[in-house]
Amino acid sequence: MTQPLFSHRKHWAARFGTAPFLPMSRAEMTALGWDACDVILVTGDAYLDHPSFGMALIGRMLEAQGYRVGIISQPDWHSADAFRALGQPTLYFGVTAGNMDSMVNRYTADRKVRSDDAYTAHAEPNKRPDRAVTVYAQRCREAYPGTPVIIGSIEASLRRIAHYDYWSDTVRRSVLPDSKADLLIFGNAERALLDVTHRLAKGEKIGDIRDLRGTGFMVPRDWKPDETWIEALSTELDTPGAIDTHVDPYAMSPSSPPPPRRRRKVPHPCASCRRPSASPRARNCARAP
Ligand code: B12
Repeated sequence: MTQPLFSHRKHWAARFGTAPFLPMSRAEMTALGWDACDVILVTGDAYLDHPSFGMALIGRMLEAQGYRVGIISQPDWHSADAFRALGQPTLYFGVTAGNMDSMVNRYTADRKVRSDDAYTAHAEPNKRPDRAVTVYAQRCREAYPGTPVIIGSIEASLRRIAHYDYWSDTVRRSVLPDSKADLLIFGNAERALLDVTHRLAKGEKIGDIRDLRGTGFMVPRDWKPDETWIEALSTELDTPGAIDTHVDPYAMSPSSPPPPRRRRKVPHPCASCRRPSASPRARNCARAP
């Protein structure tokens, strides 16, 4: 289970200290005296060493815990070459589309290509692929098969289960099977990522890390972390409560507001799962449709 952020013992590479910038080339790694990176973050944004950029925030946090972190920023995704620029990471690749979903970043709501990119040097457009998390994760896998791939950021987070995709006007499945990532960390990733990193550094296999809050991964049917967990269908989680009909702001005369809608009682469709009415959320595993 998740530990307090600063309760972990620092990784041995803490002896290298703080890098002026997280390295983006072999030459910069050599200058720091590193033979390898422990974690390589691949991002669709330009690398700015500022906490408003996800890769810098996550990278510096891992560095503060003793890890050697390299950055591959806006790589050429047409082959795996750019993903080998820093060599093989000793622990894993961390993949992020950047601060925004790559489709939101590249297209306007009219589905026209944007002329600028707020997260690229000189606001230059077209520096990242569509569906960047999937593309980058696949290229990392191709570059070093067997190296764990962890995905995160807003793109992975909002696409972690089946979702409506405006750009293709379809319901797309989770990004997990398409990216073939080992683990997805959704939302603010600091705590879960630290736990995963320290556990991998101690030799645990990524496929055995199945008890962290805020993570998603592919499992065989009917799988649960252990018998104390409750399986909840994702279609049933967070069903809306009472929804008040909006008052018409253009109404010419004041009228009494309509009565609130009653919450619809949804019968639990899974016969095998005896789910108590108020299930403890901390021990829910949600099955995506
Ligand atoms: C500041 C900001 C801007 C600034 C950017 C200036 C700059 N260059 O920094 C400006 C004003 C320019 C801007 C513009 C736009 N923005 Co803006 N912006 C933001 C805002 C408020 C903060 C972004 C930020 O700094 N985040 C800080 C980082 C650290 O957070 P993070 O990326 O979420 O990182 C966390 C996790 O994702 C995760 N994580 C991150 N990396 C990794 C890596 C791994 C391996 C893992 C496991 C986890 C992980 O952990 C991190 C720490 O908890 C966000 C809202 C928000 N609160 O996030 C909107 C937001 C990103 N913007 C948004 C939008 C839509 C836009 C515009 C398209 C608006 C428009 N219609 O014009 C434009 C972009 C236009 C363009 N041409 O590119 C949306 C994106 C929606 C989406 N689904 O992608 C957001 C989310 C706001 C929203 N809720 O709608 N924006």
